[in-house]
Amino acid sequence: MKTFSIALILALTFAAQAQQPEKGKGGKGPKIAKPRITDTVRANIYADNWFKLYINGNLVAVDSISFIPHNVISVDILPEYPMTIAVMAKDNADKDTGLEYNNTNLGDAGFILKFGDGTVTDKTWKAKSYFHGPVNRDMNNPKTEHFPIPDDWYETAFDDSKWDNAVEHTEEAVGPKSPYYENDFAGAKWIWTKDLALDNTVIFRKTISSPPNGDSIPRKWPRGVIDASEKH
Ligand SMILES: [Ca+2]
Ligand SMILES: [Ca+2]
Repeated sequence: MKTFSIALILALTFAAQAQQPEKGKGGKGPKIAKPRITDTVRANIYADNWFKLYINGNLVAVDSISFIPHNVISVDILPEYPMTIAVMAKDNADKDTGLEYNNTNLGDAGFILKFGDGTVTDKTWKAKSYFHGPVNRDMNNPKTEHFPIPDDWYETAFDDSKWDNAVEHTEEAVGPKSPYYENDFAGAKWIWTKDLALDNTVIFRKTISSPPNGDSIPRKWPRGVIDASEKH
């Protein structure tokens, strides 16, 4: 009987403890499942010459070097599916002439990306140019065309259905520098519009429904929504 009582008390104690939400670190709230660094995937990104990248409407990475040397940006991301990736990529080009190096050179561009979940750039991405020039490659009397960039170009709900697909370009055409070869871009394609030289500001978009490498869709993690707009 005594043994039974002790067992009952223990059982009730455990039951009472189970009803108490466990305290998180610091004791300020219930213990909840939180993502660890092992839940992230590596993102490798190379732009000729510069990019900024959004995932599901949130700014995730900005190229740290505007022009040269060409560099790879490598960051950890916490993937979330469906995942809408939106990239603004810019060739180095004067806004009035489309040229570089004090209007002496017609520069060309290129963009490539690979995530650890198997996401890669290829011709299934959408692409649209918003800055073209010099028109007709006229370097003596250079003219440029600018098209207004929609405010919500990086949002998940933005409609890119009318956009053309990106065009894949060869490694030889882009001519990447050494950091490209020192990072994992296996399986990814160089993309841009069809014109590597004259389209200078290009937006790319792609939505991934699940990890392309076949991994299962991760659980829903708690996510803070940081407003990077500087409005708050
Ligand atoms: Ca360039
Ligand atoms: Ca150019």
